[in-house]
Amino acid sequence: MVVSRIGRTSEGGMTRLSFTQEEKAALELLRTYMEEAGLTVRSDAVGNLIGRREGLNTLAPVVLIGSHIDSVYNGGNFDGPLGVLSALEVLQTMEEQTIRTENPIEVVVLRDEEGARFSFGMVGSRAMAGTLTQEDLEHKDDGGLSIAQAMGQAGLDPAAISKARRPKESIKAYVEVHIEQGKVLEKKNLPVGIVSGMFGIVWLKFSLEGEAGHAGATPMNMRKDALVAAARIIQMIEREASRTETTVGTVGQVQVFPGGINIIPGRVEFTLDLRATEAVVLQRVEEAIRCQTELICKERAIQCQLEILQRIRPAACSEHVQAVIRKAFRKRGLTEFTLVSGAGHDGMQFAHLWPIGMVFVRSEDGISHNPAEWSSPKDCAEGANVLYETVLDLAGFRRSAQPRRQPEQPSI
Ligand code: HGY
Ligand code: MN
Ligand code: MN
Repeated sequence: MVVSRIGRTSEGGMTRLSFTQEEKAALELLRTYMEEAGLTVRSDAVGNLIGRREGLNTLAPVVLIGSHIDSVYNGGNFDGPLGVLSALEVLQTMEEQTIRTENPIEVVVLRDEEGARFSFGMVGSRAMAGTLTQEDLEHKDDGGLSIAQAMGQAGLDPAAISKARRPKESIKAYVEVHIEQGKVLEKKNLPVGIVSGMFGIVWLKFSLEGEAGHAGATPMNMRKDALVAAARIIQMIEREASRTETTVGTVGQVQVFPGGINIIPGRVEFTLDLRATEAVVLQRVEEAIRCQTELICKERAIQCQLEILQRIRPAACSEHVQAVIRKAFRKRGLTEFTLVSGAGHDGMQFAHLWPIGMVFVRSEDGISHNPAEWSSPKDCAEGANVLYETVLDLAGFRRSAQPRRQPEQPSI
């Protein structure tokens, strides 16, 4: 609740976009929490904030936990911060109980997971995975500022992003607590669930070029109305995405130019967020949408340009990490329930390198990306407790003991 005061909007939601003053203020608050928990705190080359709790074997691969702190426009309080604060609470508790583990544990606040500002997300996790490119940093926000420029303004060197890459052997597993953002756990009347994997995602930008004209003097059969064409395409998208139970399609942003009440729209830009559980289904639906878009534009003499903003393959959570989480559920007397995530998460950028796992916490009415986003303190605590048991297992729980001599920590 304290973190959620940073970025509060007049509509009561949360707008804490990546590489902004609001996100910076939240990171500074989290840094103090990390220091209070006795962690060694650093920022990596892309601005991920990392708190390290040393293991008895300081050279062993890290158990990585955490989430993101950036939000969507006018979003909720829990999407991201719940995972960061649960991870912090786990390490704070271990410190208080003088628990030691074999492996080091790091909590990470990953930058720009949402992609709300630049329509390109998961910047921090891509950098850690070594897959972030200079071209990626050219995505621009509505004001025309690129990610690279925004990083520069935040005191980061966009040319140095490769330094954030973590060697494959340096991380043992990544586990994230996150709100479900759907209604499944609520329908099952369960506080928490085990995530089996995440939908694949493709973000596209449609630019339709027709002909601006006089609303009064242009007969209906002599128009090249870009907005009517867009409306036909958007309806077709809903139809195509509704064909299978495992696909979802959303047009979240539409801009009409020139945008006058008495001008036939000459240009329309809109985005598509298309997702499916399997890559082959995602590809098939995307293909169908592309083909029909071409037909609609052809019959209306509208030019259409399609730009791929981002494409993320579906990701599977590791069977081993899911089994460890299931053991934690049993230890806490919880019903073991597994579900797939329609929402994208940073673990998708790690899944090809390190075993990933996620614990979902029930969302009231399944609402998210909305100021009404809510999870009860009891359910949030349950999520943090499952993370605690999971981390102790993955990091090798040992009775409290003083860590062996530690080699010089890399100075960042
Ligand atoms: O868009 C998503 O799925 C997530 O909120 N980043
Ligand atoms: Mn999130
Ligand atoms: Mn989100």
